[in-house]
Amino acid sequence: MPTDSRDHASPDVPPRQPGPINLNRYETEMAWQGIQTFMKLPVCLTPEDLRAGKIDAAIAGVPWDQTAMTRSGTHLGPKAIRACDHLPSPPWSRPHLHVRVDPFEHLNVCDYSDAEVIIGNTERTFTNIRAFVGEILSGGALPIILGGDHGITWPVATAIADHYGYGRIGMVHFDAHADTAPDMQGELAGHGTPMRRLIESGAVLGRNFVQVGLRGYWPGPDVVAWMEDQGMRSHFMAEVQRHGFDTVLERAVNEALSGSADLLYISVDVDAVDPAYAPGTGSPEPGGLASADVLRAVRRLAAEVGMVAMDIVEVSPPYDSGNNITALFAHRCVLEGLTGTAMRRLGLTEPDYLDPRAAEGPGPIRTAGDV
Ligand SMILES: [Mn+2]
Repeated sequence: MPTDSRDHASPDVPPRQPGPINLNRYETEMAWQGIQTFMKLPVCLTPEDLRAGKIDAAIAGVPWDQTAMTRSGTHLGPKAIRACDHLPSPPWSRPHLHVRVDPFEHLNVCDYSDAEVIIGNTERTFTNIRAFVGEILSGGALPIILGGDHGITWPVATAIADHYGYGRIGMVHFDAHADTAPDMQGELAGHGTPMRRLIESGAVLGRNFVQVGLRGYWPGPDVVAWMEDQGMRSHFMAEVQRHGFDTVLERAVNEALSGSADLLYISVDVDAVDPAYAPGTGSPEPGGLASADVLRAVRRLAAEVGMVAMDIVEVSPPYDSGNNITALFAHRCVLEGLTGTAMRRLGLTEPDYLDPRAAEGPGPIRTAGDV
């Protein structure tokens, strides 16, 4: 039973056959033309639409921002991420040049629009989010969720656990911050607490958490000790600096399902990358990862481990640079997740698979006489 206000939709809208709805007037439209959807993909509004369209992955927004204590604006994230792409959308070919796979050739992808947020009411909003993600799963699609602040990972991952079973999710979490606070000024929900809530509820067990990119001056020793007690595997930037990102990524890929989990959820807080690459975010922390590192990590996890859900959170367009680089980074995280998912379908699951034409350089210079 939907909890949102679709119950009260206009009775004047005529019934329609279920299935994806194409909103494009022309075959080729850019992201900023016409009616905005992610990559100009068709829209689905119900699980029946998803099933009728045999949708593999549904991209959906959760425009929730509760974080006025830091720098707000993440409720504008989904809109900015949808609009920032600057290349022609499918049916134009969009192959990933490093692996030579076009995810849209192998996956049916749609835009599932946004969850309904109730301004000022966290509890009703989170109930909506949980039901909304549950709809996507009941339609047989993999949810890729655009935040919104990181608080939304509590209801989103809970919906994944509702569907597949508590304790089955392994969470690989890219972030500057651990997001394991017991509360925020007494509030249980917030963008600093979602991982704590998931562990407490049993939706995601502490030993099934792999965190990458932690740094800075928060949380304090009591919370870090709690994280260690839970068996969380936290990879700090110090480890990246000492051993290199390749080594840490290899460890994270191997750890993703090494606890007691068998299903991967990827959560990307854009502040995992350095503010130089992602200034448009609520809680920037200098000294972070490169965007190229996180993009490659998402693709490798999706290809080599396989994911059942993903979120990309904390894009705050009012703080983004004039080129929307933070929104664009989030957009490309989605494309890497889709590319990795398509690679897995194609059997390209070997460690760090790259197409040799991209990875080995062009070789000797060819001349006109060469065959
Ligand atoms: Mn976070």
